[in-house]
Amino acid sequence: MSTPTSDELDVLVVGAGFAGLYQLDRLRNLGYSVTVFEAGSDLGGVWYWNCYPGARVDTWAPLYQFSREDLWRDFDFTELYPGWDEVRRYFRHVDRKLELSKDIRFSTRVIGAEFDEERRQWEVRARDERTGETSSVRARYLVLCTGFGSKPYVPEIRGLDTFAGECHHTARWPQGGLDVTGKRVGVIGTGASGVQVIQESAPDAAHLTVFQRTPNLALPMRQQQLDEAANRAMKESYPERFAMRATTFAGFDYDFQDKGALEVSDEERTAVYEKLWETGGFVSWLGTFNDIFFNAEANATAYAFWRDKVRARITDPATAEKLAPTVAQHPFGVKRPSLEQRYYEVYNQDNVDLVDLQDTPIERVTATGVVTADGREHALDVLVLATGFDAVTGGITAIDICSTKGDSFADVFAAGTRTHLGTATAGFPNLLYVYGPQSPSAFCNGPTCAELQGDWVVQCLEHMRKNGLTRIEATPEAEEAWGEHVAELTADTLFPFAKSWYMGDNVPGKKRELLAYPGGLPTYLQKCAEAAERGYEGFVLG
Ligand code: NA7
Repeated sequence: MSTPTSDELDVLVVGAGFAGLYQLDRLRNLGYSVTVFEAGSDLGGVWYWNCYPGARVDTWAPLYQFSREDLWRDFDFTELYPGWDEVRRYFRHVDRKLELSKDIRFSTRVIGAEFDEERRQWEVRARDERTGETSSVRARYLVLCTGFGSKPYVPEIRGLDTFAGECHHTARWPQGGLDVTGKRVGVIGTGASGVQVIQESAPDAAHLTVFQRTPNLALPMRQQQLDEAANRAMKESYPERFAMRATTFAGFDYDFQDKGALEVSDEERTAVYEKLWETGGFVSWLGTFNDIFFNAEANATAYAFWRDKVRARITDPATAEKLAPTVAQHPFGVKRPSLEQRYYEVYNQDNVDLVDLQDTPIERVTATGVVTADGREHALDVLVLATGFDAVTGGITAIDICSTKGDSFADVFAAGTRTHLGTATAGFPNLLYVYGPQSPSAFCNGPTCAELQGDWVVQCLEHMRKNGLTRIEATPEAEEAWGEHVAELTADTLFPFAKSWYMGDNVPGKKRELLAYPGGLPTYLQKCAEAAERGYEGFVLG
């Protein structure tokens, strides 16, 4: 890995996940001087950081990769839903093919930036994560590809720092791994990370204690092993599947049914749910009836189907009630479901306890375990914090980027996210973000967004270059209009009826608002294209 010597770049990209790598490759090929700064010591973004036991993609492999044929032609996945190590193998493959690493500065965390109005450049400060030394670089454009989950959220729990055993957040898992065999393991959190670490650790741990606050409405993954023939067969459909992405709500190769759950007979509805359930993966969520996010009564049919399927797998009725309550705690699918393999059977094991934090909240952590409100101490050797992220905005607000008015993203977003087209904010000229707030981001498959939203960013920079322009900034009026548009769309949905990271409510003090664009990818892309056609409407160019 060489260190770029240029300290004056056309584009500085932050983050070496799908979005950042796509920017690097596209812009470099167009002749821009580009460097990626990446805090991790390798590429992969979330797949660098999330290497906890069981960390796994919950998008099926054909769609969880770049769409370029020269990249997929000679790469085979071994599983339909690849584990973190396989995703890293994929990134290494991409790196070999495209020689990306030579333009990435690893272990380099961007900590701040200021805009030099005279030179129309960002002066960006970075810290070497190995030595602690800081350095700076100048770039005409700053493109943030910090992803939805680069800032882990650790709740304030009394005594957490006194725990004497191993304690790790899932997204800061030791790169060398941690063997939980024969250990007493506690997991706080039952989101996607919690579900995965729980089902992976349960067979090996001497004892597993799960601290659940809200039950996860997890869906069957239906994992498949893929041999060469299976890969060959899948690849025949890739061009069609990739082409379909831009036409579907969430950038997948399938979409919602063309009817609502209440428009069909009870028999037909059940038959559709059964079929989706058997297919596995997110189709029970993003391929189901088209009113599921909008109509509470329709949604209730999906919840009832899910509940009955899950309860049938749990032997103890009291445990079943905690994991799949008779009465839904929130609508189905408006809090992100996870994919599971044997998650519910885990709770039939003798070595597994489920602690319902709604009945007995955590009171404190001690050197030897977790004490709950009923006075019980749960003795632990390993404490896993599967407590999620300051999602979507956290990666951006964590960097001390100074606006032209002197405030930071954290200041500007404190009262609520402000963006134009989910890609830029007034006061931050020449700064664009991919997979950020008020863009499809959390509602869209990651690699899809990296490419399709990424193309818009590349086109925008090309427009600037071809027209001899050197400054672009979103207007406050455009932000206002985009914010209203997102709010109007949100008001028609059921998303506000759950407490979730989609709504920002997992982090105390964070403004409650839908962080992703709920109008679907095709509408989003159309609005971005229209703005570009109208000479980048909503931006001031100079
Ligand atoms: P999530 O989905 O935000 O899950 C975090 C979990 O941690 C969730 O079950 C939370 O309960 C729980 N949590 C958070 N704070 C606490 C406290 N203070 N006490 C107890 N439990 C707590 O994060 P993940 O990493 O699992 O997944 C994030 C995304 O990564 C996922 O959606 C995929 O896109 C991949 P809650 O539900 O808030 O009651």
